[in-house]
Amino acid sequence: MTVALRILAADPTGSRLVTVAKQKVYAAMAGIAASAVALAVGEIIAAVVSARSAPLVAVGGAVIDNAPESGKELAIRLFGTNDKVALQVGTVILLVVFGAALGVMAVHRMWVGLAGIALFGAVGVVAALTRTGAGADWALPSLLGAAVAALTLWLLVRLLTGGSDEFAGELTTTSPARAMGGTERRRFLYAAWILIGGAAVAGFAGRTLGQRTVVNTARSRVVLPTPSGRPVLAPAEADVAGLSYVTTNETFYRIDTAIVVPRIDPAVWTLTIDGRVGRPLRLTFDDLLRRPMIERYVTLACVSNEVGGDLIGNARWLGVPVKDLLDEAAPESGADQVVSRSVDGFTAGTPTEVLRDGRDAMIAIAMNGEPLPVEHGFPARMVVPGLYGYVSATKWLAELELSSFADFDAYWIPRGWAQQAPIKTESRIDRPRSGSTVPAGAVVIAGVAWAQHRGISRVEVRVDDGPWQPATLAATVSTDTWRLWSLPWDATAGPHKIQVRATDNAGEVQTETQAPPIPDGATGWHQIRVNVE
Ligand SMILES: Nc1nc2c(c(=O)[nH]1)N[C@H]1C(S)=C(S)[C@@H](COP(=O)(O)O)O[C@H]1N2
Ligand SMILES: [Mo]
Repeated sequence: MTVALRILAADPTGSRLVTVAKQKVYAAMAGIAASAVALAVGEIIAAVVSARSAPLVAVGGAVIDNAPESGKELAIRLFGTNDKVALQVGTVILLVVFGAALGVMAVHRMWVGLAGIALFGAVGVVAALTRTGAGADWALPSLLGAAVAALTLWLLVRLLTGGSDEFAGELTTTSPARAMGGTERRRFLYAAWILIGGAAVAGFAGRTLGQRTVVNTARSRVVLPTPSGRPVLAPAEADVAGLSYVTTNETFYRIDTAIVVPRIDPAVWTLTIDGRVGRPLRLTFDDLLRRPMIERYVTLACVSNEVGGDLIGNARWLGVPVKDLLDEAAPESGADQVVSRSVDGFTAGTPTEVLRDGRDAMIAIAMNGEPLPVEHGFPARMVVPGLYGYVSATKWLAELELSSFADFDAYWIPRGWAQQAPIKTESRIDRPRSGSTVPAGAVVIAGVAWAQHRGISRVEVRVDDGPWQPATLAATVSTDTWRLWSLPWDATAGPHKIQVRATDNAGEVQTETQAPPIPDGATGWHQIRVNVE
């Protein structure tokens, strides 16, 4: 204030005051650039050392571990499952503010700026070294980040002051001599913006790369437990006419709301079972691996699948029966809904009764003999035979909360989809391909039919509205998967229409009535047209 008055007294038009204000902004920018560079270097080094050694992650983790329970509850209430993102954004904002202050101070006394950086570096180092599983190299991201930040601050402040020790005085005197020239100002601004922008880009790249490496490594190191009970292997007779009973992990459909796939380090992952239970549980990934496992083929289906669509796949899943975990947690009576929540906030609501009725509902950790692919929910997901994915198959699972259907609507329910969604009896023609041209003579019509947990008892095919002909059903290992079917056909020249319908073990014949996927699954007969030459 006194400075401003003194300047104003000597410079009534105020142009000097503006210059001083601008110079403070430049000094602040220098400090912010140093902070940004520190974080970016930290993220990049952490990509090599360990994602959890990055200053932001390490300090954030230490804050979470040491925060009082009330603070955590408040954070969760304010930010929900984004609380960890909020914490990091908050830390970045704090560092920007402190960085700016350090920049302003460094212009007057360089050592204050450098000491400030050293202090932040020390906080990062201590936080990283005290994390569980930390090695001595976990100090590197904060250490090198602070070193590069110090260099950055020193260089930028030099650019500001032109190396002159008298610059500091310039801010408090009315001497017109030391104001930065236009070229110097531009050079400084370029340097500062390039550093800030470059640091942001490099920091994000480092973070992404680091998380990718951590998760890929952890995934490749998972030793899959041996399931108890009979081993399941799909019989070769389950395949038909070049169609495969088992869908490969690479070709399995993928549906989720995740813009970026959550990459979860199993070392820090936990599954919480809470809500209306007598005994809340929390399991680490290792806890889960030590439990008795089952391995089953289950055909997953998406409610959005149109008649004839391909949002369906059959895989062999290895996992812990949900029933065992629920029995242990002891749900209260009236807790008729299990809300499974993913790390990214997606929720699915499954009837508690369905999860305890003896079917092979599981917390799956493997798909077709390998740890879950990241896209399919690594490290753990739900698999429930007989229900569409949106009410059961939560990937990147974090929590099972016992609730009731009256009290909570899961993700898709307010968006118009049904609360209860058992999979409907359906069938699809895969051979010949719809719209294709086939040579006259012996042709095999083949496809899949499904009615998970009820099972398929019959598939019928008709050509050109002729009589329904029973198709041959291929083998299956259980009622929880689709069944391949086939029918030989003596194709005559000309255009033809082929239709299919299935019947489930409950005697229900697939309805001809066409319904769209919303609210609880499409219905109608799949029909294709082929041209025979
Ligand atoms: N976390 C999360 N899990 C999810 C979803 C999602 O959006 N987020 N979508 C569900 C839906 S609608 C389906 S059909 C299945 C699909 O599983 P897949 O991608 O492994 O085939 O995942 C379910 N699990
Ligand atoms: Mo879905």
